[in-house]
Parts: sequence; structure tokens; C-alpha cells
Amino acid sequence: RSLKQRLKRAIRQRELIAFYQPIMDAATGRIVGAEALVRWLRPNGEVISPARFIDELERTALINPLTIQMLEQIPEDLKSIFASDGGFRCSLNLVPEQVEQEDFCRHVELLAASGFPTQQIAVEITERLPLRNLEVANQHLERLKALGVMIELDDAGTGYGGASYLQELNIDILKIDKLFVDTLVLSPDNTPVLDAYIQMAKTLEMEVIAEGVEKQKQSLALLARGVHLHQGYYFSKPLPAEEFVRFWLSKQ
Ligand code: G
Ligand code: G
Ligand code: MN
Ligand code: NA
Repeated sequence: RSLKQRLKRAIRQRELIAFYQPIMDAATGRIVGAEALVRWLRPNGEVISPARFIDELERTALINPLTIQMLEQIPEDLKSIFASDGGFRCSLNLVPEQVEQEDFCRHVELLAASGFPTQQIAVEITERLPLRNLEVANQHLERLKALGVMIELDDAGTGYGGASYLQELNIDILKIDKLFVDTLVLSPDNTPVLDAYIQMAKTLEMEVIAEGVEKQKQSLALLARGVHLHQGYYFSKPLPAEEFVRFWLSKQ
């Protein structure tokens, strides 16, 4: 069978599930949110990384049913957390094409109509792929924002958008890529590009999340630069839902 056929079946069988990586407020040590990241859990227990299948999902439009499953899974997996912390926010990844289509938007509206507090959801739009129809994209983003959904720019500075996504889209949160956070290890006193991104986010009145924080040294250097929302292996790798909920409880 082709990868496409196997993935189609895996979605139907609910073998593609969300793992959750905590987003910390490093200033307080509290978990303020999570990013949902898909994993392929094979019946034999093997866990397959999205690096091996996300491109195929994107090419075949199977990314759409997968994303809707993720959107439905998040409120269930994290029910107890959403209920006890109204400020907790979970993000999921969209490819630009999904912002140009109405489908995702409509599902979030259904979720809101079902009573779920959609201000506890955020979407990450990657800059790795081109966005063609900015006008339509903006209409859909406005519908999401009307439901309180936060819009995050993912992989900022690494892809197609350059500053144009920032200029053209109504972004709330800038996710600073690991590429730039890494410079805090290589040359901690000389990180001009990282510093420029932090400054730009400040000027544009955007929140910042630093990704790929692997060392305490990086976390401290980011705090010194006024960036307190951190995500990375230093705090935790992405965890299965039950483990994530236990991790969250242990930090309360
Ligand atoms: O979780 P990490 O482990 O290996 O993810 C690898 C890549 O797959 C990242 O670029 C991440 O953004 C992407 N990815 C993970 N889950 C999803 C998802 O649900 N949708 C999309 N579009 N990309 C995802
Ligand atoms: O592309 P995106 O930012 O959506 O995906 C995040 C990717 O980064 C996922 O593959 C996730 O597993 C990975 N990741 C998260 N934290 C770290 C980290 O501290 N170090 C490294 N190398 N990868 C990380
Ligand atoms: Mn992401
Ligand atoms: Na990223």
C-alpha cells in the first residue's frame, strides 16, 4: 500500500494522535499552555514522528481531516486542565492553505457553539510554506479571532513570509524559532538577529514564545531579554496526553 493509503487508514483508525509540549512561564515556573503535535501511534506501540509523514499529509490534503481530529481531540484530552485554568491555551499547527480554506474556521465555530471556550485555543501558521491569498486568509483569521482564538506565527524568520506575514496578517504571537534561540549557546553576548526579532515583536505589540529552549543558560538569557514564555526540551519534550496532564498537575 502507498503511504497515502496507509495514512488515510491511520486517520480513520485514530492512530494519529496529539502529543502535548508544555509552554512555560519561566518567570513563575508555571505551565501556561501547550502545543499539540501529531504522532502516529502504530498498533504495535511504535511512535512515528511527523517528520516522516507530514509532507505527504500536506501534499494529499489529508492534513484537513487530521487537523479536524486534532481540534476535536484537544478539548477531550485536556478537559480537566481547561476546566481548572481558564487562562490555559493549547495551540495547533495549520499549514497556510488551511487558512485560505473555510473548513477549519467552520469547525472552530461549531466547537464554540458546542460550548467550548475557544479563547483557550490558538493556531500556529507556519512560514515554511507560501500563502497565496492573503485577503481570504485574513477574513478567516478574523472569524477565528472573533471567537477569541489567538493567531501565532510559527517558524518565524525561517521561511517564505519574511516580514510580509507580519505586515499582512493580524498576528498576536510570534514564535521565535529554535534557529535563533540556538545562538544563545554559540555566542550568548552577540545575538543580533534574535534581539531584532524580540524588538520587532515588542514594537508590533505581539507576545513572544521562544522555541527550542534546551538549556538553563538559554532560559536565563531569554528572561534577561524580557522573553518569559519558553518551550523546549529543557522543560519537557512533547508528551502523550495522560503524561502531560500528570506533568501539569505536578506543577500546580
Ligand atoms: O513534533 P515535531 O516533532 O517532530 O514536529 C515536526 C514537524 O511537524 C513540525 O514542523 C511541526 O510543526 C509539524 N507538525 C506536528 N504536528 C502537526 C500538525 O498537527 N499539523 C501540521 N500542519 N504540522 C504539524
Ligand atoms: O515546526 P514547529 O515549531 O511546529 O515544531 C516544533 C518542533 O520542534 C517539533 O518537532 C518538536 O518536537 C521540536 N522541539 C520542541 N522542543 C525542542 C527542543 O528543545 N529541541 C529540539 N531539537 N526540538 C524541539
Ligand atoms: Mn509549531
Ligand atoms: Na517553530
